[in-house]
Amino acid sequence: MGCCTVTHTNLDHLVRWESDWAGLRVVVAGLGLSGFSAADTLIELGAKVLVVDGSDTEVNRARADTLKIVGATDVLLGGAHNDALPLIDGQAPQLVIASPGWNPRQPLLAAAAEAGIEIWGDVELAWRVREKEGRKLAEWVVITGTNGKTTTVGMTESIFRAAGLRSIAAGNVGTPILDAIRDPEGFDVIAVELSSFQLHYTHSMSPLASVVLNIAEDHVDWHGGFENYKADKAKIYERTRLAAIYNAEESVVESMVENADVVEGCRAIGFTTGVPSLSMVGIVEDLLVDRAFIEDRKNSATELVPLDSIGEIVPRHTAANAAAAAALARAFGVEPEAVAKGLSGYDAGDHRIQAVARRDDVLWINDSKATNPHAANASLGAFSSVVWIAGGLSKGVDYNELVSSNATRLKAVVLIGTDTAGLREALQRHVPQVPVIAADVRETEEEAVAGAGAGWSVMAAAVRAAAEIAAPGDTVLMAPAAASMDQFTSYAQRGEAFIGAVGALMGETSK
Ligand code: UMA
Repeated sequence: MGCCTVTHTNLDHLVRWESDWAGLRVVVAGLGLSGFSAADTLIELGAKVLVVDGSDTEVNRARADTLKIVGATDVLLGGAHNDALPLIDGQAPQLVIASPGWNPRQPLLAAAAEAGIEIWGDVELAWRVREKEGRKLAEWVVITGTNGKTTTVGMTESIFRAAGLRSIAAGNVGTPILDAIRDPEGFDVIAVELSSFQLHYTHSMSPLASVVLNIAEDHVDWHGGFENYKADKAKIYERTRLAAIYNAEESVVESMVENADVVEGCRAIGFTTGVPSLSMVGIVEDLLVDRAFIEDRKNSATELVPLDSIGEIVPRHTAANAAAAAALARAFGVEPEAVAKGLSGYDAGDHRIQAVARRDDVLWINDSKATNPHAANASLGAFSSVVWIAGGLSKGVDYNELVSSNATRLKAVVLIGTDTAGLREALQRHVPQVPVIAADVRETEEEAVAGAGAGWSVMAAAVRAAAEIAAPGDTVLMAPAAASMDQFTSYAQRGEAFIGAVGALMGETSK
């Protein structure tokens, strides 16, 4: 920056919509979903807003035009602007809003931190402006974890709606939290999905209830190490008022709750896929039960919902997500009937860790939505002995970490896709003992649906190969870790091909 001395501005008074935001000099870093919503909000509040984004694309130019029309001081697009902290009206900014994709070592943010300028994310801003005269003040229940966040936030929203509450799922799930906050009607309760990035830039949030679903190594580059990642995840519990909910099967998560600085009187509530101890939500004989939010929890538990009404097949991680969602909703005071209705009515959407069949104790899972290694890792991690159907349009990604971190789960791999060299190499390097089978396509076979595209016969061959290997206790998981467009028109069509092929196999073998 180099031009001027920065006087630290105390922003503690900015705690509601009507606070004095006028004239505040703010740099918004990033013009994606969260940056746009933050800039738009701050402009409405009367702040002087300068937006910076490293990429000068058509979409960003259109967004920049919109923001300039509504009153942005300036919008700077292009890589050069990422490297230094810009001035606003010749003066240093008093606040920087960082988009979640911006890591703290990024030069502009590093310069801001060095100068002692506060750095918030959109979630911090949303928390501070959530109170507005004439608008319903929503409670927040907040969810993080390495895997299962989006399902859990969806389940939680579904339960709230089943209870007749005005609710929305927002945050990392896709609807920026500021869009939810600024809804003119307001909400009774918002189910907020928070990534570790968002938590890093969140400082004063004090939710009604919070949960860490699980923790595994992820986003280590962004955070500069696993310890930092864990510390940012643990921030979700800070200042929780009523229930700090933790995965009772993960000691690391439990210790996060133990060390959290919660509001006096806040309870630690466990969730488990086993029988719940006191102050836990868990499973007894295929029923989800509550032993936390009932009067006589010492001696009894209340039935919430039978697992089989959540889905035909409920994998363990889905039961865990349901338990966590139920705990959040019960913390808010939702009745058991609404928990049952909300969980039964929740639709995860097809092709996302979707249980397709179970036969001879082999579970068949369609996770066609796993179009990259990260997503595939989430589903691989949920099962212990996997016949993995994988491959497709790899977009040049590196498969080493995915394969090495799931090495112990892989029983065999069936490859689909036209270019599987990268995946093959990683398998050869990390799990040379695991059989790798290329789906053997025989175009003339009757399951190759005429005119439906090569993918259908590839998938039929892959499913048959998997069936030959799978034994009781195994899961056949179609989680390609690659895009579908080399053999299918979309991930949805790939998923349909899998479902069709499994259905055909079940039909054949039951004859
Ligand atoms: N940019 C720079 N310089 C940088 C980094 C980014 O200029 O060093 C610019 C990019 O050109 C881009 C903008 O910043 O225009 C991108 O901002 P962003 O990546 O923070 O993305 P947003 O569009 O604001 O979306 C974010 C979340 N993205 C990330 O965390 C990466 C979305 O989560 C979220 O839905 C959205 O806010 C609304 O809250 C997505 C995600 O991938 C789904 N999340 C990760 C995950 O789930 O694993 C954490």
